[in-house]
Amino acid sequence: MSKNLKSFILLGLVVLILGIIAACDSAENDKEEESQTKDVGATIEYTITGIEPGAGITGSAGDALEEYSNLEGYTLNESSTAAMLTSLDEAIDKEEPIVVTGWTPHWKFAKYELKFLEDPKGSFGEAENINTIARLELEKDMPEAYTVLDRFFWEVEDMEAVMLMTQEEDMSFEEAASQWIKDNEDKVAEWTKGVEKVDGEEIELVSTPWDTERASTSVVKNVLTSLGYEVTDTPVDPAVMFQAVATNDADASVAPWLPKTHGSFYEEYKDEVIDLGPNLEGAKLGLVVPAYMEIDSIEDLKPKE
Ligand code: PBE
Repeated sequence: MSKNLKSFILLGLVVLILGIIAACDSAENDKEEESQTKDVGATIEYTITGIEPGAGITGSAGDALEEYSNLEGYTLNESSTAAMLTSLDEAIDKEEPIVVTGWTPHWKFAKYELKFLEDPKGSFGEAENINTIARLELEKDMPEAYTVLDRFFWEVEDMEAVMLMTQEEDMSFEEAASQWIKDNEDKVAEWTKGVEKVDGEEIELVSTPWDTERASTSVVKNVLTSLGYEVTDTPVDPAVMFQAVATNDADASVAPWLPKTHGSFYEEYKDEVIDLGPNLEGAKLGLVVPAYMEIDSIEDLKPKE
């Protein structure tokens, strides 16, 4: 055999062996990844950590359990936002897997490294906004307040700034709202431009009990108060919020998440309220996991065995 041929065969063998090693390695990796994703379902006991039963996101999570066949056998643990946040904190502390119903704007994304699982079926909606609704006669009865409510619009960063002050500087929502207004006088001036003051007229805002709505409602309440209104603000469940505006028990709300999250309530009452359009664009909801988890999509959750 010529020396050249020998080296050629040797080289061939080396390439072949390296190839086999690489193949085994990647099969091993695949297996490891598969067992990790399989373990996620088992480790979390096929349970998604949810929030209040009356929240819109709880309904969307219920839709997801029906719409994704891989989630058959999973349950949604409904409790409260505070309990969900405690479970999330504990899991992250121990670097354990956890799947929660989550949304932004919310300070949890600033505090922890989190990611939304892709939602190819759109169970949690696509582009969500927060809208303002009013009772049908509000424009006629309180044109000044109606104008301000109609103009009220701010960015995700604005809402986050208010929420962050309550988290990091230990301010109440009222204090944070008034600080935000001081820092953003030009924005507020656009909402109130040319609006006449009133003399202690009572206006009732209705909202939901989450931080996002406490932030927006506190800002609107402060602005209306500065125009001479006596403002009351009552946090209730989303279903009650729509009902209150529809039946004239409340004048307006800046808290509906649409089109998906509160879509079923909106459908029920849409002829009895006026939709003044988004006051914030770019909200997002879904299943949220710590960034260290391997899975990226709701479809990566392995079915219960
Ligand atoms: N949330 C926060 C609410 C609306 C605001 C997303 C938890 C909900 O799901 O109804």
